[in-house]
Amino acid sequence: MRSSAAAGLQIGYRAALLRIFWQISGALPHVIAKLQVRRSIAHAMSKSNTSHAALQKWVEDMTALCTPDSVEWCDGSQAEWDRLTSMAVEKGTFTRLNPEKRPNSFLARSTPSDVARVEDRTFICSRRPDQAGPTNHWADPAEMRATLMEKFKGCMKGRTMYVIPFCMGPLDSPLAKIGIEITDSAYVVVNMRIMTHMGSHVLKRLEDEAAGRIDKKRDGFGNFIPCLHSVGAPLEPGQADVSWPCNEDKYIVHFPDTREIMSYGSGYGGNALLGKKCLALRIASNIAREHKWMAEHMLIVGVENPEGEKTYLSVAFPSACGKTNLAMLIPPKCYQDAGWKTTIVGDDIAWLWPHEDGKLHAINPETGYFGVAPGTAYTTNPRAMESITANCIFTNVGLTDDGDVWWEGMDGEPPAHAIDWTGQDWTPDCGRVCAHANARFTAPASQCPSIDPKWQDPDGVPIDGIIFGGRRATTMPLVFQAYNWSHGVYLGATMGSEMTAAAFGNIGKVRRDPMAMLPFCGYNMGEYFAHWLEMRRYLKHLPRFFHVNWFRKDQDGKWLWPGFGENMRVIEWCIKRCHGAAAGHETQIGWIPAFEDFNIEGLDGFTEADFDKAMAFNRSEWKAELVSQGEFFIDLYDHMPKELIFQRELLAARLV
Ligand code: GTP
Ligand code: SPV
Ligand code: MN
Repeated sequence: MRSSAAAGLQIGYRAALLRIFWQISGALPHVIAKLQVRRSIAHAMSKSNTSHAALQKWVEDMTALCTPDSVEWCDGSQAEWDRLTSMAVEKGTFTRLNPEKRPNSFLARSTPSDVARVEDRTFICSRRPDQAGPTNHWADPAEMRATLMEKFKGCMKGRTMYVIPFCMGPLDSPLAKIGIEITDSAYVVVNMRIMTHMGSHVLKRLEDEAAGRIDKKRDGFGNFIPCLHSVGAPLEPGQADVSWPCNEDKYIVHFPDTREIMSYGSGYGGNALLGKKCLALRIASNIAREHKWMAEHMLIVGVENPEGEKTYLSVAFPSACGKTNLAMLIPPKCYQDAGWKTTIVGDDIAWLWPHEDGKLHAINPETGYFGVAPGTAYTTNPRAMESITANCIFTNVGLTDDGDVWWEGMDGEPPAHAIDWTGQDWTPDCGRVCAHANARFTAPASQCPSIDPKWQDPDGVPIDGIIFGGRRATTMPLVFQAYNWSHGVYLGATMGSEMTAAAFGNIGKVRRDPMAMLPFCGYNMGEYFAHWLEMRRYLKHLPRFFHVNWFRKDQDGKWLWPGFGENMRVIEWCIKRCHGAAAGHETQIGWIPAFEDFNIEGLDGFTEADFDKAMAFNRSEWKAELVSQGEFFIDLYDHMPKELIFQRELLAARLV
């Protein structure tokens, strides 16, 4: 009995041993993989040394998910920039430009399928579809998360994972937001270094906040917004890389409830530099709504009059409609002689809040310009040209034979030969463009000669006027002023613009782009209008609202207004109206300047008749406008604030 029992035990023991061995060997690859991940985590952690537990855990989790070959924590130093740009040159992602012509600057060429934001692949994953609203693509957050986990699984194989601590807004601003972008693109790292406060000092700030070493509490204190990005192009051992890795399947995803961003498949602009549109607009608009401030697609410009008084305006134009140009405006000679000056605070995004002084204050959350290159020239925007003389990244522009950049609309004659944005030989008569229409420069904001002394003031700048506008060949006059705040919100809500390369759809067709936020508002557009209307309650001194249009044309397709620096004339009227210092005339659509109220000194050949054409009110055009606005309102019907419906009714009544 005993021996058979012992034998039985022995067999059982052997079987158990065998089973364990079998289990271990079966799981071996898994265990090895796990160990490898642990090694790279250990590598990551040894370099990071972060005391921020949540950050450490997130980076560990993402390392395990994306399985990069190595992890690098970015410190934002010059040495890091030098190393990454040199590496990108070696890999063929960057071309170093001629250091004598364009020192410390690089050209990148993307693939033709990755040249702009992808609005049809941009998702707002709020709990319910109506929280995202009819102007956004909604997806169920749990389902989207599951889809993305599959996409991100192993997506960084063969690549380096970079961890980028960054801050949108001056670190001491009450609105500042710290984000951590994880990316497998060195292009993203060096662009983020220009576009945001980036590096060790931001990580330290986050750790100090989390450890309670900083008193000043702001919203989001001690926390970071996780921004996960991958180009979605893992490399098998021995597989050669391409110069612009990306994936045909793209996802730009926002989780407003948990304040997370995940972007997959694109390496370009707003798709990949996640501090910009994803954080500073789509996620920030959600935070702003909750905390009673505003995250807007606006430039901020300062104007000093001859008496030395400074007025700041924030201006919302849709993408590629001239924000950078207006933000860097140089007044015409007669204005300069009289002592007018302009300064730039920002060219794309403004965060605005009701300051304790009763005014709306604004900061620019960015530290660089990601500006449209084609059309930028000394003749149209000298300050942009001076901002891009060094330390820049150019994407999808042409390369000249002497190692400099070129694009359509640059000053002087086109080069006799260049390499175009696709890497092919180009000559002026080859029938193709040299630079892509959405080619861009990334330039440090501090390099703009008119950078405002307060551009990094944590307290922001006080805003006296808000201007809306778009590209309208007809209907919209050069300028008019809203009657009051709610009429101003109506002007913003009904803004329209003809489509450009940056937008999807038929080029030339008018699309409604409320407050220039159509692709960037991270929640229901009707609620966004309600938020705008509500903000009035928190302000003692209200900014004035205006609508402008530089793009009106005559029957022959010629601009009715010279634009660019001459826009100063319109700005002057707006500023004077803000201070009650210029006359205005009440019309059906708003207050307008009479010819006598408008300065045309030095504007050769521009007559009263030209002014009348640029300012003309055409009743039948406005009737059509009203119908078109009505269609847009129907799309937003169930969340549309009644104030705006009444504003439209009042406009209809005035047109009779
Ligand atoms: P994003 O960076 O895409 O948000 O756009 P942005 O608003 O900064 O656009 P940007 O300044 O790059 O727009 C440039 C386009 O506007 C070019 O096609 C310019 O020629 C045109 N533009 C700018 N100002 C004027 C103007 O006063 N008159 C006319 N006619 N065109 C202008
Ligand atoms: C825009 O499209 O409004 C931009 C460029 O400013 S991007 O950052 O690519 O969105
Ligand atoms: Mn923009």
